[in-house]
Amino acid sequence: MLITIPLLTSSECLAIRNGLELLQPHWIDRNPNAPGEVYTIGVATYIDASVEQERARNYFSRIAHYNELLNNTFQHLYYIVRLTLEVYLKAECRYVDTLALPGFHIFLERRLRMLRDLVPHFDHQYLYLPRLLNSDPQSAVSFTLPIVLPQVGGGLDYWDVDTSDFERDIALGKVQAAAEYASFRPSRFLAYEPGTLVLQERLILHRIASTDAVGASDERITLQGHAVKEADHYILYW
Ligand SMILES: O=C(O)CCC(=O)C(=O)O
Repeated sequence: MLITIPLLTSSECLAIRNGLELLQPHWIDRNPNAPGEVYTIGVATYIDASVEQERARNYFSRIAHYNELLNNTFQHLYYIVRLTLEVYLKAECRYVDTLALPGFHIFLERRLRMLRDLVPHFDHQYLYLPRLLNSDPQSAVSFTLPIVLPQVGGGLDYWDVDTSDFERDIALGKVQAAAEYASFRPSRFLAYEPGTLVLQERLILHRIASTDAVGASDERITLQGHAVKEADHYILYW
């Protein structure tokens, strides 16, 4: 269900953190009401493409800019992530110019204090992208590569429930929303390691785990991406 794949050394993670620092003027502040807490570098379907009327302006028109920045700075990272996914997914994987490259979530101290009891979700964001609507929904996967974690660590809460379970339980009237599982199914916890890629080989219910004892200089930085199969190859995107 969750596959962990060691990919980067600690010095490679540090080099990526330094690369992100150079890109700081391009970080997108994701909570202008409380600036300086949570950023992304790159646009993300779940944030920028979820509202159809705003999709062109917030997602599609910004892809070229962020993809160029990210690709210029982290070309080697994108290369090894793609090759690694090809091994595990047993198919060619492609980045495409018309979709956002996997990008970075950057959570700073104040935001980390708020990552408590988040609503669990499935990564269904390909449904917002017309290009991916004809892809195979059963093939959808997600991946997270932690780069920097808080002193006390970080990870993922997940449930042994996938999208087929959810569809069946909706049809049976057992649940109406995915988040309801949290009230009657126990969650599990996967501790992240910086540099170790976590692949959801099928879409499962999950959320970012809360961080206890957040320190003033703590950060949680991850590369986040998704993939879905189109014909014989996977499209990688965020
Ligand atoms: O950062 C993580 O650990 C996972 C993020 C997540 O749940 C998502 O982007 O869907």
